Amino acid sequence: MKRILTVQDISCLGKCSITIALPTLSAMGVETVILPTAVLSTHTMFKNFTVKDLTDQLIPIAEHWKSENVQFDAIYTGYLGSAEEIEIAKRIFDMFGGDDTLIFVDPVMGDNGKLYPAFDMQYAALNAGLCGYADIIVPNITEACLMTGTEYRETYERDYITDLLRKLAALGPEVSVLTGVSLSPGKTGVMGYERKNDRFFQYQNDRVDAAYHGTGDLFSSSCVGAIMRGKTLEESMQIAADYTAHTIRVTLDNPAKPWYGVDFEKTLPDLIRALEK
Ligand code: PXL
Repeated sequence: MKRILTVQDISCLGKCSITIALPTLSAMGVETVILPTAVLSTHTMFKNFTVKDLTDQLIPIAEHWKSENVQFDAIYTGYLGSAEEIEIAKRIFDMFGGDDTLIFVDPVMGDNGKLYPAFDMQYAALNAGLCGYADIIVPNITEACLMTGTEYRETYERDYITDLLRKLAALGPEVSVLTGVSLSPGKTGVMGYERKNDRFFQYQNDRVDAAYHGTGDLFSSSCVGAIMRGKTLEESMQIAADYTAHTIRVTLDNPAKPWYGVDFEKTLPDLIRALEK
């Protein structure tokens, strides 16, 4: 069984970061080791959330694993709470990285043209540096703009996206995948760029007019999970895009849906079936 390390926060209530990554990756048949960067009462879209920062725990935990000769097939980073934690993530890549370890970075820091409340432009610049360590990065358009100094646009042509992807490639990753990309009216999906072969690829789904928290984490987790299960990058991207869109639709159909996250618990069996195709 493949073993993945995921580095991100625990938002106790809220269905995002580790509370999405751990169940999703485990259900996909991937052993999932967690390195929690902080414990929050909820994600940061709630008011009055509490935070216990765990920065001082991260290296001691990693050193313990090192002394046990633990190895990872992939390291997947998501929401990191501070500049210092970005630096620690780089150290973790140095400690456990190598030719057989996929580095998958989701530079979580904003959406809809804005940074999340905890972050500033210095954080965005550090995240751009973190992307330089990655094999694959999966920012949304907001995060890509913040890291490349590009003006954020709600509406755009294909050229805007290809230009953004080339700028992301210049940060250093082998593959850049932009999420939340709409290439024609009524559609949404992802577009990627592979530096080595100077190749763009894309996948579009029917657009669902709803935005939910945690869907970026669901996309990233199911994408890296599919790669771990032997799917190609493009197959993984499609599985993840379909799964995320399907989960948003199922959530919309639930009259009792919580406002803060998606009903991915209902759709996990469909993800497993998609892996078997
Ligand atoms: O889903 C991204 C995310 C992860 N963790 C925390 C967040 C957010 C988005 O707001 O607040 C704590």
